[in-house]
Amino acid sequence: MNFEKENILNRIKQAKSIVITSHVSPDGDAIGSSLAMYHFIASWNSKVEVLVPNDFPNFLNWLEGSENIRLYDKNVNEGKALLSNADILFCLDYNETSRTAFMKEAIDNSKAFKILIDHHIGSPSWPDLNLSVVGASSTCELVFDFIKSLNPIELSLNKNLAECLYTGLLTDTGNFQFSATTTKVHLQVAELIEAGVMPDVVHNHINNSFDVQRLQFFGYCIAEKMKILKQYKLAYMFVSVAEMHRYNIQTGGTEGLVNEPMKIADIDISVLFKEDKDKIKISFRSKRDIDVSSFANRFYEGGGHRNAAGGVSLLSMEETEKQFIERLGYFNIV
Ligand SMILES: [Mn+2]
Repeated sequence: MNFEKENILNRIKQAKSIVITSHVSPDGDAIGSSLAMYHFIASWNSKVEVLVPNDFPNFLNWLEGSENIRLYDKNVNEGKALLSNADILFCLDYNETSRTAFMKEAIDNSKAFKILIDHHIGSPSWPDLNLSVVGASSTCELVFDFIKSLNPIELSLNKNLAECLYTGLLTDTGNFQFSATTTKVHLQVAELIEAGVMPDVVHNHINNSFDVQRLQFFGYCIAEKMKILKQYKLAYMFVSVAEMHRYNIQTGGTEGLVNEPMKIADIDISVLFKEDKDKIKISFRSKRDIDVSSFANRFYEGGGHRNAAGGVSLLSMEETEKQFIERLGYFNIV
């Protein structure tokens, strides 16, 4: 990682307020990278806070420090004050401030020195320091690089920090199965285990923490809602708010659902349409070189990674489905 280390370290030490932010509906990489950075910064400067737009899934609330995370939507005045008073703003796991939803304006208006660390497609000009690497496995991989390059000798990775980094590496690589799971990722994981991470404990927290209703909901979606389009080797599902209510699905409760159809040998693309208040949220997954990010970007105001992307539709469920099927020709022409 190439940047003026002394300069950044001095900024961190001298700052009166440092705020670490991530994207709306924060996932394992967003929370893991934010808390890892939090633990690292706290060893230099105690004036540091993690601020995210809204709540994160329960399966992350065992991470040390998660109890101190500020939720912007729970206390907008506090969030605005934090952002406007910050000297340094870390922007983790997003590269467009619109990904922070209702926090965007306050971030855009903040005069803080903005340090971006991200791995999504894009080349933004707004950060004061951009340490992003498009195609890296996770923001946690890059936060690990950042921490090491600032503090290579003195750094003793404590277990709490290591667990945060491990969580992001684990979740953003789909349990170390996606193509970005490089030698480097495994070497980092080895260091994290050396530092005290117990992989089985983390896996149980992250992956084996369903309640009965949530697993039944997954079963229902696969049995009743999944549609297969053989000619495109594609599976898709529409899930309504009423169905999620029926199974008492909480924040983050649909996390991982879009990956289920990928277990089918003849399926190369999986799409989940999830009804939300005033829109339909869409998640895309693909195998090999099939680029769902450009599809999401072209048609659904979204993007992300080649094999994992998101987007939105403002039409009804019926219209969204009809239009989606019409658009699938895109995969034949690229
Ligand atoms: Mn990520």
